[in-house]
Order: sequence, then structure tokens, then C-alpha cells
Amino acid sequence: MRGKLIVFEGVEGCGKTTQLQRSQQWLVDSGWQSLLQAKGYVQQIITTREPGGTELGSKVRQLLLEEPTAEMMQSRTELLLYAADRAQHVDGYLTPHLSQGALILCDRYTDSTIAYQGYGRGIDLSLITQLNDIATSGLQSDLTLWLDLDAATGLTRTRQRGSIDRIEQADLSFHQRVQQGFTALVQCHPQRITRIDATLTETEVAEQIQAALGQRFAQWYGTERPEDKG
Ligand code: T5A
Repeated sequence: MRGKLIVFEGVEGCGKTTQLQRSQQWLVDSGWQSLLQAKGYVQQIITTREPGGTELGSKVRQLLLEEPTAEMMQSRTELLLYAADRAQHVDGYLTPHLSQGALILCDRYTDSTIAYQGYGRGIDLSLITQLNDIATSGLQSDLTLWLDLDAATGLTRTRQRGSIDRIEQADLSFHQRVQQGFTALVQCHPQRITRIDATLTETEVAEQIQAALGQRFAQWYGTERPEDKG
């Protein structure tokens, strides 16, 4: 049994983390988790994130996101640190769990590198694609949910929340380029990436995600939504 990798993507403050947690809870409450487990399609449902999904990766995350130091981090250094975090995550966590049949909900993956380091920092996109291939050994998401929100609204949300990290401190035009990157990606990969309107309320965003997940489960497992439990 091979599991499935479902990724949540988008600009800062688009609501990924909130929605990933809500989705995990919904899978339990709605009866999907027990149905998929009972039919033997899924062994367990787990969550993770990039950067920082492993012990080593959490140290890389600190390096990447902590306060800027007097010595500015170079763009290629940043790119390689994200790739190192990913290689560790894929080999040490994602692949072993997928091979045991896990359904994995992951906060960010390869599309973030294309959007942030490619469109945002201006690093050559073909170089990033090559590096993503090396870091992942070709492991792609089975479904990516892109929470589409304009960069300014997302940044306002994160700033209201309190402290902001090194990447959130970049200027608005950087985050607008990142948003253009995600927009281009969904056009290139319409099968893999599903757009979610993230301007709506948390509940309305959650409902769109639930509909998208239900559709994919039907496609992957040929099974219908469990008896209405919510
Ligand atoms: N990065 C990552 C790269 O540059 N390259 C890469 O390859 C990778 C993998 C990672 C950083 O690293 C960069 C991108 C990031 O800068 P992160 O923690 O994953 O850091 O990323 P963030 O986007 O910074 O995560 P956040 O937690 O800040 O934002 P989320 O997850 O998008 O949003 P969330 O759910 O925490 O919500 C933010 C706020 O908005 C509110 C929430 O309550 C919260 O206060 N909110 C809503 N408000 C109104 N309406 C809604 N519908 C709302 N949904 C949530």
C-alpha cells in the first residue's frame, strides 16, 4: 500500500496552518479516517511541515527563519538550506511513511521553493526544478491545495498575530512576486494543484478544502463520502 501526500501552499498568512489542522480534525469527525482505514486504503493520517519536519530540519528552519544577522543570508545559501531540509524530510520521514500507507498532510513543499526562491528571489527556475528533483528523488505531491490570497492581506494577518520571521520581513513586492509564482504554478499543473479561495472566512475556506478532498478520495479510492457525520 502506498500512501498519499497532500500539500498546503500559499503566501504568508494565507491560512495554511489553520486549514491543515482543521482538515486533520475534519477527517476524524467526518468518518473519512475510519472509513479509509477500515477499507485498508490508509494506514494512518499524519501531519508535517517544511522547513522543519525532522529533528535536523528544525535546526535548518531556525537558521532560515530566525532574525536577520549582520551578515545577510545569500539567496543561493537560502535555496540550498531549503533543499537540505527537504532531502532529510523526504528520505527520513515522507518516503518511509508513504511506503507504510500514510496519508500525509504537509505544510509547504517544492512549490514554495519555486515561488519564493524562484519568483521571489529571482533564482533560475530550471536550476530550482533540478534541485527539487535531487532533494525529493522525484517524490511529488498527490494533491496540492493552493490557498489563494493577495500578499498584502496575508502579511496584514501575520503582522496582527505578532512577531514576524526573516522571510516575512521582506518587502511587499517580494511577496507579490511569490504570489505570481503560485499563480503561474497552478496554470502549469492544473491536475496536481487545486485553487482554494482563501479570502473567505475560515469556515468557508474549510468547506472548499473538504469538497476538494472528498473529490480526490472518490478518484483515488473509488469510495463515496461516509454517512453524514459533518
Ligand atoms: N519557504 C518555505 C521558502 O522560502 N521556500 C521553501 O522552499 C519553503 C518550504 C516557512 C517560511 O519559509 C518560506 C516560506 C515561509 O516564509 P511557514 O511557517 O510555513 O514558514 O510559513 P508561513 O506562511 O509564515 O506560515 P504562517 O503560519 O505565518 O501562515 P499560514 O500558515 O499561511 O497562516 P495561519 O493559518 O497561521 O494564519 C495566519 C493568521 O491568519 C488568521 C489566523 O488566525 C492567523 O492569525 N487566519 C484568518 N484570518 C481571516 N480569515 C481567514 N480565513 C483566516 N485564516 C487564518
